Amino acid sequence: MQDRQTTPSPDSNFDNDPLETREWLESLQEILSRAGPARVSQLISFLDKYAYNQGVQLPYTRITPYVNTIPIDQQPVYPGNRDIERRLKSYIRWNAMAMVVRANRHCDGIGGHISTYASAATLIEVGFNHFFRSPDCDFSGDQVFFQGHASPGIYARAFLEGRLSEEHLNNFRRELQPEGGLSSYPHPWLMPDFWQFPTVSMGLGPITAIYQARFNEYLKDRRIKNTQDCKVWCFLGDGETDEPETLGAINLASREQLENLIFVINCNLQRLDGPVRGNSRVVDELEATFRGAGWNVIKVLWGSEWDTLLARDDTGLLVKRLGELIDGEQQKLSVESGAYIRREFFGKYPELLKMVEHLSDEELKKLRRGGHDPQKIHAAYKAAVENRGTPTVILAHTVKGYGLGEAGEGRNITHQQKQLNEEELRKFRTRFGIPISDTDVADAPFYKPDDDSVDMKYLHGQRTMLGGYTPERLMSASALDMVDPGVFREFYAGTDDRAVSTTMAIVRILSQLVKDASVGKHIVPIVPDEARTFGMEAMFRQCGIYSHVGQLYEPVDASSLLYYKEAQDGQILEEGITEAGSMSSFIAAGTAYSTHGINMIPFFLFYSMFGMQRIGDLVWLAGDMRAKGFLIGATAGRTTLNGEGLQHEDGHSHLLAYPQPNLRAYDPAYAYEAAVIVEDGIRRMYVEQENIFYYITAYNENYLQPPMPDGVKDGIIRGIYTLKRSDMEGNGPTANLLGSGPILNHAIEAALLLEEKYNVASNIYSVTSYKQLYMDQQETCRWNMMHPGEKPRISYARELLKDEQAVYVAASDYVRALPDLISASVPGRFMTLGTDGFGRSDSREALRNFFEVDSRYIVLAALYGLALDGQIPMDTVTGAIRDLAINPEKLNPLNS
Ligand SMILES: Cc1ncc(C[n+]2csc(CCOP(=O)(O)OP(=O)(O)O)c2C)c(N)n1
Ligand SMILES: [Mg+2]
Repeated sequence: MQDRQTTPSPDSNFDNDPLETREWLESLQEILSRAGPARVSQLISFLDKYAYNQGVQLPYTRITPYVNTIPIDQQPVYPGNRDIERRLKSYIRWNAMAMVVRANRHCDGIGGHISTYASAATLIEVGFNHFFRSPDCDFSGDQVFFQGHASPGIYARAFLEGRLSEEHLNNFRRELQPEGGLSSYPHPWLMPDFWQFPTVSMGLGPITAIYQARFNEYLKDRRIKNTQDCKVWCFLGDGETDEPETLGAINLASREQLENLIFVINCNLQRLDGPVRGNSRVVDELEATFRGAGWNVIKVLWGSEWDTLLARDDTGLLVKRLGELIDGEQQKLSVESGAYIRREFFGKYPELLKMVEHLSDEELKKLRRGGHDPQKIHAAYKAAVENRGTPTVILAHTVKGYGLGEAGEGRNITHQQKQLNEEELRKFRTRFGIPISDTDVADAPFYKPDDDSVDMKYLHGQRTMLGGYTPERLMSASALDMVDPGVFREFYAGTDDRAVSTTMAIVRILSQLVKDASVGKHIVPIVPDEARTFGMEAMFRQCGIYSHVGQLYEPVDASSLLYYKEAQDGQILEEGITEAGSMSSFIAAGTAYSTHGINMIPFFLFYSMFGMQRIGDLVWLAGDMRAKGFLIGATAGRTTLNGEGLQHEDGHSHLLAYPQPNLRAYDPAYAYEAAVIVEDGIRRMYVEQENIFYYITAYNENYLQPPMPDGVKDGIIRGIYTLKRSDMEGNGPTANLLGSGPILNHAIEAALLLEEKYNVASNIYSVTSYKQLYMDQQETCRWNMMHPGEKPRISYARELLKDEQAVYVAASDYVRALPDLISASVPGRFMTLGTDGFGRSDSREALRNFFEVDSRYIVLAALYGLALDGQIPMDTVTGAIRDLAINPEKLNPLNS
């Protein structure tokens, strides 16, 4: 920042014609004082274009000088009481630190972080005192994504606000204490009234914040909720920007003109192990990246103490010197003495040494970084909030572990610092002026001013002005009315002689649901550039593809019935090729019931291979956040998606869905099963308001969809039902065949073969969810173990599968481990078939032979099981292998 009243003089060190430069600068100065910055900018842009047209290669500028973006004369007056705010912030700093120290004294190794909040305290406090607005009846408030490992500071503030007790703070990271505790990081699952947005898996906060901001626009453009004034604030670390998720979606934010989005990157130049970019500058790198992506970049690098120095920097030498620093050096300067700063930083140029000769070493040491100066931060936040047309990123320069002194300030070990000794506590106390006596300080007691003190009144007053306290998670959506049952009727009737896939059936359910009077407008179809693969293109026209600007061009297929229709009130989120982005939209939609008090029902359709395994961490976050909705893993099955080969063919996503506690995972075979599951899901999630979500696999194999037999709905939901009992029952050996997805058809075929050729009675069961059965089995076993004296309970599957003499064969298009998990519920010998191993491209027939899951292998497994049980001779099995043309020496798919 140059003082605008004086003309800067060129620096002869890096200018080969200083006189000429001076003339140019003087002209510029004259225009600046007469016509203002806009005119200067216009002139420079004309010069720029002219020079370009004359063939002049202009230096490519990815970055601006290493100083604050907002000049002093554009800095607004600070609206708060700086003294009170500083005291409050100090108390919060102290309590946040004390909370971690006490937790680790109580329970060595319990962890927690001091240094992140220490660096971010001013950034966060200016937000709390002046910007973050809480919801009221019509306004959803701002959505603030706090840097996860800064949570001690958020708890410490809530303690001052009276929202958390001393007991809570004492139980930080000890959630299992009888009186409850505080979760390590923002986890809505664990603190459902408090935290809104999980952020601590690095990178997920930023990407979900971007899609949250976009979803706010979607709700507004579809006139579902007026989110006009909501801002989405996302606080993140500079190290966190290494995660692909952090920067991977920033283009969407500028493309969609998300002026409601503000990133605050805490550039303390350190991550966990050491410097983020010791040999270069992370701020430059981020500035270039965000500027390139079209964001409004505001750098907050230097505190007010630098203003007078910079104002005297007539030659630009100080700015040049700042521009020479690399992060490793900046970190070193932050831990060194004033004398060192004088010698190593200013001492490089005699002119600079002279510039600071009036300052003591102490004063040099106190030249703060911008991220610790409320005035600078406030100016940046205000500019960000008022910025129009683009998202804003604030790059705030801070010191990690600020205030910890030798206990960790700016040190590489600071991230892991969890303990302070008495001396360090005393220094911290003195530095921040906490009224705790020398005798008490060793205990690291919490400090809270009297309720009627000026400070506390101010604290509450500021929050009252901003609408209340935050973060706070609300549950304000009232239940939806149930969907008209007529929507599902056609699926219960079957498709007569028309062969369709379950993917087609689910897409049809979706297209019916969007028309439903009760839930229709709440449905959010989400797809990552696969709508045509899943046969959804008819929905383009029916619902429109959401675009904030509508459709500015005539689509190439405008004359066709199913043209690519973009509209401002479009319902479909066509995300392009980003499963992570689509999942983030799913999360924003699936939590709108809490964030905006509106029930939205996302249906996210994706290649099942690119779901659980690719974006599993986001799915986990969705569970934590109590998101609702339907994840549809389409083109499922290692052998059903036949031509696509190894990277596409999914035979294990259901296994990956197992550990997600609140995810109900289903693998239906028939359209009516899918319809029952979706109907039940809507009822549970949106009428009864259970905190669950769904994973349903859908296949692309076409076959006849039968009508629903009577009395099977309950079984479909619980995970298994009897599809057909054998007419031969009671006469000799019995095989019970369990099939899922399209492999159920092979079980039906196998039953025919077994009965006709081998005289084995065969019952058929459709398994819609091994996961549900497994959970029920777990629950039953656990209850029995805990209640040894009482009549044992029986799992649902065990109750259904009564026949102890029979052999059981389970086959699906998924790995064997899936059915294996319910073995405790199967009363007879249990043979499992599945698609373990890497996929191949070939026909379904060839693949099912390769993976040994077709009807012949089901027959073989049943016969072998019966022979092992002595119910038929082993010779029959040997004969069957021959008759069924099975090659016993074929490759094992598991390891080939
Ligand atoms: C996906 C993921 N990987 C690793 C971690 C472990 N971790 C927690 S904090 C941290 C360092 C963060 O550095 P930065 O983003 O710069 O934050 P700071 O504490 O410096 O503000 C790491 C690696 C994590 N939480 N998430
Ligand atoms: Mg950092």
